[in-house]
Amino acid sequence: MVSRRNFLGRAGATTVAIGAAAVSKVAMAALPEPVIQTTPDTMPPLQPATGRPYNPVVTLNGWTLPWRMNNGVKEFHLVAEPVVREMTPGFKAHLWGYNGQSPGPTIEVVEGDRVRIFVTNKLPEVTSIHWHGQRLPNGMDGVTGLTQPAIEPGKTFVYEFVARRPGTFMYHPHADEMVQMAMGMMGFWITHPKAKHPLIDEVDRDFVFLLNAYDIDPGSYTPKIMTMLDFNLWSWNSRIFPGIDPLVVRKNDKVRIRIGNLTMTNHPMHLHGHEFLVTGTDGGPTPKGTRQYEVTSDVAVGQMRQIEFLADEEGDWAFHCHKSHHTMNAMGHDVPTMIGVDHRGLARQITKLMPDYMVMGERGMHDMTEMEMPLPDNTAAMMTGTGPFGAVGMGGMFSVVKVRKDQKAGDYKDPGWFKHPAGTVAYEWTGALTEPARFKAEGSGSMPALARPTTPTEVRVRKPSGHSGH
Ligand SMILES: [Cu+2]
Repeated sequence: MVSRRNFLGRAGATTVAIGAAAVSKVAMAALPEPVIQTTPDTMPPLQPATGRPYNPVVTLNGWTLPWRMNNGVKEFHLVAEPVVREMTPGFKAHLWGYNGQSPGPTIEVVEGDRVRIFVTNKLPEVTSIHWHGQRLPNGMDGVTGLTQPAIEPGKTFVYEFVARRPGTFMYHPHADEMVQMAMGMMGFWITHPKAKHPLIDEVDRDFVFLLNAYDIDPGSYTPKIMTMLDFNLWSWNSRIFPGIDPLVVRKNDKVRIRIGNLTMTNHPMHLHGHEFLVTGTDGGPTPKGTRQYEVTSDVAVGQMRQIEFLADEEGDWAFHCHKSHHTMNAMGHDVPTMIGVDHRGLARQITKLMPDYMVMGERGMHDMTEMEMPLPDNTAAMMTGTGPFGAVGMGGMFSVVKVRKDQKAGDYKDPGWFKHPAGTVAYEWTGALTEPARFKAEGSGSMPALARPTTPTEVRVRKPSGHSGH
């Protein structure tokens, strides 16, 4: 095992060459040394030491794959293999990925680069890699059976093409893909423009992450691969809040965030405190005339979106999927709404049958965040994370954009919680409360009802149990 930490010059990166157990030494000799990542921490941007210059991205809880220049060709080595991914502190998942992590490392190249990617299969079954969104020769498109033979376990294939179009792309298998993507096989790809591009602005910070989802029963380690809709872990780069690092920026930075969706449902991504423009998709930069300010942008299945904004408001700004079920972690799904239901008597009876039964949600579900519920080992709390004012009450697809005026350029270190200036935090009213004034006509209706019930009715809502299809 050789540490490449020093000669890759990546502060904080713990990368090691992997043993080539399933691949012969002779075959490996001609390949670029594969590099694996052993931590789920966000690595600082990988400044290009060879090849043409560009402004590197930051992969949230991830890293960029180093390359080797070989006669003007950028050579990468991806190893498809089983990995253990810490999804949040205290919760590890047994996934499949690339080079030690799921998702795999981000690949960054420059428009016009000739790229050669060696793909070694250390999985127990065949695989391939499709380069989503790329212009390339058909035989390099990575669709097993259609454009190439499957990569058998233990074999290495070579993909080679010119990165023709600048933009935001991803890679994933096109072989047993329902299983392989449910197991976490995917990665990001950035092709930087070769020169100043009329539709691609320079930014101070450029973040990337993939939306993914897993169905892992509480207490177990391996995702269920047959699940289509009812996932219980909604993640960014196979991390769930509070395991997702904050996006740390300096006040007045121009910020780009690139998001790709490889789940089975759409995710309306919502940013607090700022408006953004959608400046690109996996089809390339968007024409300027189509851009409009938004605070939420839907990222549909198989899509990528890049959003840009000026971070000119200091604070800790929530950034999350707006589907409320996607900001929660593993939970039993068939839970009826219990708000307002007094089930003291019922609980006593159930406890006779199930001694561990716990009444949930009589006052809403926020109590869950502070509840000491007995959880099986290796289980993510349903909603968790503690902020400066108490429980955040979120999980899943949630993080924080931290905008600070004293953050140094290029510094991604977590500055801690925002210190709100005096008098700028919502506070409790302690004065007198008066009855709300009401219109005299309230409740009479603007049109007389023909058949009004003799006694007033009150609608009581009870959600149906189960919620597949979200
Ligand atoms: Cu979502």
